[in-house]
Amino acid sequence: MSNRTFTMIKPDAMKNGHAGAILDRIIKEGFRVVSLKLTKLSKEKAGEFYAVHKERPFYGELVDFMSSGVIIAAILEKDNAVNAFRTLIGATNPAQAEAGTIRKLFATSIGENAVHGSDSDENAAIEGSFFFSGLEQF
Ligand code: FUP
Repeated sequence: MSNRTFTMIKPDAMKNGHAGAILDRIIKEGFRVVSLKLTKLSKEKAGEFYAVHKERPFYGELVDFMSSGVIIAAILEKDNAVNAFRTLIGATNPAQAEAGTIRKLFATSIGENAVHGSDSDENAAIEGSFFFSGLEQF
């Protein structure tokens, strides 16, 4: 079990002005920020990041959405980080997310769901190094 996970604050949450509240919540829940940047994915980079979903019907919309505006990318540290963070963000579909979770509070739909959270230790490491070099991980 690793103690790191990777997150993005997605374009919907950025546009709706929720980035500060989301970061505040993450830090108050005891996650340490290892790496952080504001950036924007090109369509090509968004497609690469979500390549695992290439055959899914929502892939095109997902790539368009994730490249539609700036995002904040971050690596976070806490005991059992992947699971703890997925509990904090709630279900993929905000309609099914538990009360008080980040997606329940800030997401609008299954496609535009405010935040990303890695689903395994292996993917957390892959996704973190997609955005951050070793020199940028503290
Ligand atoms: P999650 O791990 O909760 O981010 O969810 P998935 O990896 O299953 O999905 C990744 C992203 O694909 C979601 F954040 C939004 C998008 N998606 C849809 O647009 N429609 C779906 O039915 C499922 C996922």
